[in-house]
Amino acid sequence: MSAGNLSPALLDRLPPEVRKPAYDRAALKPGIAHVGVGAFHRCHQAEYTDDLLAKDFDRWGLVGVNIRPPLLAETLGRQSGLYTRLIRQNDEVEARVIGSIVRVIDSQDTAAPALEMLAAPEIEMVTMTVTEKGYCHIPSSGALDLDHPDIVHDLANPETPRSVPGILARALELRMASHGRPVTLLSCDNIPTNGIILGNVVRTFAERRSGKLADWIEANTAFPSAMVDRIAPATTEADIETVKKRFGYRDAAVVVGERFRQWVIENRFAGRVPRWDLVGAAFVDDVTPFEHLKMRVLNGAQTTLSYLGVLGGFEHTFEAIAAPLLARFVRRMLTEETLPTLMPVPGIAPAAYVEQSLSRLTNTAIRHRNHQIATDGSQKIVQRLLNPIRDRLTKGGSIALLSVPVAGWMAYLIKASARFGRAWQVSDPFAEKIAAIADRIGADSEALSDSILAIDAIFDPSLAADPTFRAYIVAGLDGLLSNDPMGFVGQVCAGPTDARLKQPARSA
Ligand code: CS2
Repeated sequence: MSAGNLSPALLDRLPPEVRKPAYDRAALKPGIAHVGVGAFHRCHQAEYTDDLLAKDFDRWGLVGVNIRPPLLAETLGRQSGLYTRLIRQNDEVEARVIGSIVRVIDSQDTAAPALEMLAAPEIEMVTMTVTEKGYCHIPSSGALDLDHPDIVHDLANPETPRSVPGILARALELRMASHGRPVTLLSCDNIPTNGIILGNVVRTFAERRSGKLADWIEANTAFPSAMVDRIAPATTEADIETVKKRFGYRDAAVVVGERFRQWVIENRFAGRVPRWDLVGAAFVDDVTPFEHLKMRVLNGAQTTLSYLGVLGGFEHTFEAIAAPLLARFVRRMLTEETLPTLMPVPGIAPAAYVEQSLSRLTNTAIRHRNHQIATDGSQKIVQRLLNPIRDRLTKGGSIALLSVPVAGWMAYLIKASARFGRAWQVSDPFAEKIAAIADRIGADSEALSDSILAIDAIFDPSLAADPTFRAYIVAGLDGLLSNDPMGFVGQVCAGPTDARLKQPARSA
């Protein structure tokens, strides 16, 4: 077969092993708008929606909206929204063309196209994956960051917003002023209590605009929390080549994910709801136990392996976890320190979940770069590491292991500074601040710890002031900034962790 481009016309000519949409795409109408059409959305919510359309056909087509790069018109747009979702598990490859995205909208230069879609009466569900930092909240408190430059801009120019809270508040204002139909806004990002944070930032923004808008939002919208899960790294050229070589066609919007997927959504909606619960998602009253489990275990392991992995010279998660020392470290951390912080999770045995998570990370076909996971760590460590650390400290449990990846995040950013030889390029909203601290202080772990722990947007002041936590961070920085970071991890892993710092003292 010649390498045609994926398009509706090509569907009938695809090899039989490629699964195709099992419903009449032409009859699909927009019902859901999704902001942030990246690999994760295409591998997760769009696939669930595709499953739903095949099972219980309704009008719930997805409109994909990007307010940040990349342009969708050049990939999904050219393929009428179609794309291939590959499931890869070591040597297995399974291809499926997903058809649930009916339209794409690029709104990177101005918010106008996004606003028009989000305010349209046929849209009753707005989902989003805009990354942790997209919410413009203060990680340590969850409140809207009123000093964020985009929020300052949007409050001064509410009709031409550029932040997610500003765009959503404006879209809701347009809905209020035109048809007034209710809408659910569903965050699918890995921030803690994502529905509460989304609700917070949108309401806080709206309150500053008008009391009338805030009241309308209260009465006509819902912000359910959700736990989302599937490992789906950024697509590479090699993935596009795989489709061409194995299946004989070109697809510029391929995504690759693991087989595992999970979606737990709080049962709190406004207006009609796509019945994702018919195709494997769960609607529950309280997402919190699921969210803690996922962010602290799976994401906590990924973040730990990413920082220790980069420091140890490993490129991808599967390579980091193939190192016996890192595998042992992360398993001990999760079982000894993370698991005791979890609430009972309906239907899930935590110890089995840990093993399942670790096994997912060993999948050699999922080439998840440690630097990708390490990106925006300042927005991730609160929910993945600092919250379990806080719970441990409250109950008097050891944090000897959980504190290592926190120091790992610091070391990762410190080593990117000029003074430490710019070991690698980093991307984190706090990268510049930490590089400036590192340039000023140099290799003094105590002073580095004190300056970084003083960043209260990340470290809650009571946690930063805890002498045990500080002592472990200082020791962690000493070890991870040394010439032998893996030797340090080995030492930590060698003995009973409770004995390591018997009497942490705040040295002068
Ligand atoms: C990863 C997540 O990049 C990251 O921060 O930890 O994208 C992770 O792969 C997903 O949350 C898995 O569901």
